[in-house]
Amino acid sequence: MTAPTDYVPPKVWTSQKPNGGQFENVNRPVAGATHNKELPVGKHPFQLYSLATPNGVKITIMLEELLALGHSGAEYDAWPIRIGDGEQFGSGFVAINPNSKIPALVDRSGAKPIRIFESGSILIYLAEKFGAFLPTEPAARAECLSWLFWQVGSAPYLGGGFGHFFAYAPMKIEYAIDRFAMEVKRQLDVLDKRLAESKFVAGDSYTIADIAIFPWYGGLVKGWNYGAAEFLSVEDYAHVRRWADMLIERPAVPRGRMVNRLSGELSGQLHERHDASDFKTKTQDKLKASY
Ligand SMILES: N[C@@H](CCC(=O)N[C@@H](CS)C(=O)NCC(=O)O)C(=O)O
Repeated sequence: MTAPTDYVPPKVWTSQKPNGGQFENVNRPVAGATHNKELPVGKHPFQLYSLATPNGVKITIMLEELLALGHSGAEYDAWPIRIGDGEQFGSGFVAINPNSKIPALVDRSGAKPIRIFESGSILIYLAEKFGAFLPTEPAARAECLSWLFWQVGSAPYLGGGFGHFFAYAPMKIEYAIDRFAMEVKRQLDVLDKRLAESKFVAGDSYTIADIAIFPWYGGLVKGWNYGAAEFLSVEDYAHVRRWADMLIERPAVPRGRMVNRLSGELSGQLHERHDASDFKTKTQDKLKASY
């Protein structure tokens, strides 16, 4: 095993800048707003402030699924939050998510706006509000919530651990990559074994557990996350691949993946979403062609 440096932790940690990491401009050891900035508000009941990362995509897939089911009350405006530029530390955003992470949602359909942060919490809120994608029968509900929380608990290993050290850290640290690759492969195997016996993650029906897991582990086997498909031998997880291929066929899934996407193919980037027709007319390829 190769050692990256002869670093010895000091008695008391202090922030060292620059650290060379991809997020060094935005990472801070304290919470709260860095600047005043109100959030824009559109015309729909739901205002989403997000970005098309795996955590953000969970919510746009859910909202598009609800609309596809005919729940017009799930209409939403989606505003991009550029986390690389520190927009999550604007005062308006911090007021709706004191943790300064996307996604954050505001339900303005009632007398007083309701803020919801944490992607798992947003999925449950929407599922309960519309009575969809969360079973009510106790055993099925427990299974769904167990897998939902499994995902929320596993994301820091996949994203914050593996993804960070494999793709973003300024140096390749064998110990860190090994530790998190081991855990991510174990989690892929957990999911693969589950999907060998079950059509969807929580049973026979599609639920918020599938919606939460797809952008992370589905994205990994589809080769979208961290360029790590070959490194992690994702072809070994045949049941996860079968499930991911099935989900991508649902029209709401590719739509949800486009919302608040600021990079990649221009035809797949819908920076803001205010209307169902935006998917046809407001993607970056269309906007650029009309300049
Ligand atoms: N547990 C949170 C995690 C959200 C999260 O980590 N969001 C990332 C993008 S995927 C973020 O906003 N990062 C900005 C930052 O760390 O400053 C959730 O599930 O909503």
